Amino acid sequence: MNVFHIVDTITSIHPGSCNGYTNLTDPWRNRAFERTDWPGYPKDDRLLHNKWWRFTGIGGDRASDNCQHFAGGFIYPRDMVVNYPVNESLTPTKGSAGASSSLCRWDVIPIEWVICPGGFHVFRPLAAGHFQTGYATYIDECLKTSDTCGPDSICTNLNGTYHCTCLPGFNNTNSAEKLGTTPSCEDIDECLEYPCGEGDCKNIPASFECDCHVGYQLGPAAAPPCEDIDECLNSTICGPRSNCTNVPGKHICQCEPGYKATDPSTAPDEDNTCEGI
Ligand SMILES: [Ca+2]
Ligand SMILES: [Ca+2]
Repeated sequence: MNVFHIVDTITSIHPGSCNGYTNLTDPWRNRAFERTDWPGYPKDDRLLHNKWWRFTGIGGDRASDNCQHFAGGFIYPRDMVVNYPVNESLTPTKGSAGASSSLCRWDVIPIEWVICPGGFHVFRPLAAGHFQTGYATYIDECLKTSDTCGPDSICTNLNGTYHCTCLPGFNNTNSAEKLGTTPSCEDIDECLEYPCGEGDCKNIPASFECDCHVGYQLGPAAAPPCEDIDECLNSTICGPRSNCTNVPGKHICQCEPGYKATDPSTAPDEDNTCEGI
């Protein structure tokens, strides 16, 4: 058994083939080198049929997924007009590879994609297609390394560059936010703004927590988060023959007219009940 047979065996075992792909590093694939008379024309990517491949290196690490064309003619290599999967999965996502023509629909072939651990794509053409074609690629800085934008950030690939933004709850402490630069995303200390109301604030990564004072509780939609507890919702809290009044942070119990607490030095409650005078 030679190496190629081993690769075929691995491919058949792993449907997504993150363990059984081959790197494609050809510089001519990169869209930056796109031309009508590209070196070595015609290329023949029919050879890629039914095997798993990964674009990588200076040739680009991502297939062109938007079709562009020269007016009145083909450009080479061709685009793969596909919807990339967004979640890491060994289950392939089916799409199609469309050629660059005036209609972007010349010689469309089915294709499938997988996002492998580490965030890169592998693909498999399910048909051979036209013999005068090669797949176009570009460099997606967001795929190049998982930490292009640094920790606690979101990387967005753009044509020829990339844009970093900080995750919610984090601020970029670099002076100016520029395309193609790595930010310094630091946790926002929300506690500096005293957000809890009647409670103590604890700063945590990407958020904050409130420890509400006695008489207050976290309200699901409260603003600020610590809201008064309405103790009077407990109809027996003041004991019989009494009235309950809710106030911020506490409640007040008073005996009905004609009654007084068993121990008049303290407010009535379930134990210190109101009795007839
Ligand atoms: Ca925080
Ligand atoms: Ca209260």
